[in-house]
Amino acid sequence: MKTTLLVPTLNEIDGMREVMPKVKTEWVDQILIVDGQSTDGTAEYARSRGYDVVVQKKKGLRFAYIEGLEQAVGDVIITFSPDGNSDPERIPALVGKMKEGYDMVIVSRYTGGAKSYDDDFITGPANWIYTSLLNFLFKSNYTDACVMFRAWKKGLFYAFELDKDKTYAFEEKILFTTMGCEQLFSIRCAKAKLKCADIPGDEPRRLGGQRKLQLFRWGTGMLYETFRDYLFWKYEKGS
Ligand SMILES: Nc1nc2c(ncn2[C@@H]2O[C@H](COP(=O)(O)OP(=O)(O)OP(=O)(O)O)[C@@H](O)[C@H]2O)c(=O)[nH]1
Ligand SMILES: [Mg+2]
Repeated sequence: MKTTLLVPTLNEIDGMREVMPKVKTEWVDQILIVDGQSTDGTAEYARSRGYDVVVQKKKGLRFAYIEGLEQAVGDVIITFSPDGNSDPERIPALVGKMKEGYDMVIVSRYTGGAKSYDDDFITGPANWIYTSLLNFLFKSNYTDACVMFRAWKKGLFYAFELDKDKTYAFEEKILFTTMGCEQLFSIRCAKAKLKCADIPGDEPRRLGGQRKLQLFRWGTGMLYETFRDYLFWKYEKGS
């Protein structure tokens, strides 16, 4: 098993300086920074530390994954937020769990005593609602279906067509945004009845920089994707 730590960055110099020195290079086979054309020196800093750096051509988080995956040497991808929200200390446990043969392992903020210190009065309840809805519809038992910090087998990203524009076309058109793919990834793993697990991991507060999350647009897009995938799933199963 080869692992790539895929780190999307968009003007995250403060977080990068604080967090990346805590990531031990021996924990993974490759550290790959996918930079969305930052203007604060993030990419230069990443290069100075000797990481592989891809400068993203198309805007939006899902293109960071798509363009980054082309340069990833790992067959297991760990998506890691360098803004302080992902605790690097959990990386060895995450890799260890994947070695047990899971298809996807999520570092959950809401299990085993873990806690989010970054949630606010909207994101906390929203994460709970999206995860509960997904579990109800797709009969899964996720505790945190939306978080970025997770590991998965690279082939799944393509098998689930998460690289295809058509997967997001309608919601992106009406909401004027580019969607992320975490929650859809969770949905499609549940539909395919893959072997998924959670390990607990706190979410520390963001370190500097600015939040990129588009609460309303992504929240609405995720709701649409959940019900669309549910209806197709029911139709395909013929019930
Ligand atoms: N390369 C790239 N990275 C991005 C892009 N948008 C966000 N990121 C990075 O992805 C990581 C997670 O960002 P988001 O999931 O948007 O969440 P956030 O902005 O941290 O929002 P909260 O965590 O809810 O405060 C951060 O390191 C961002 O800099 C993008 O378009 N391209
Ligand atoms: Mg964040």
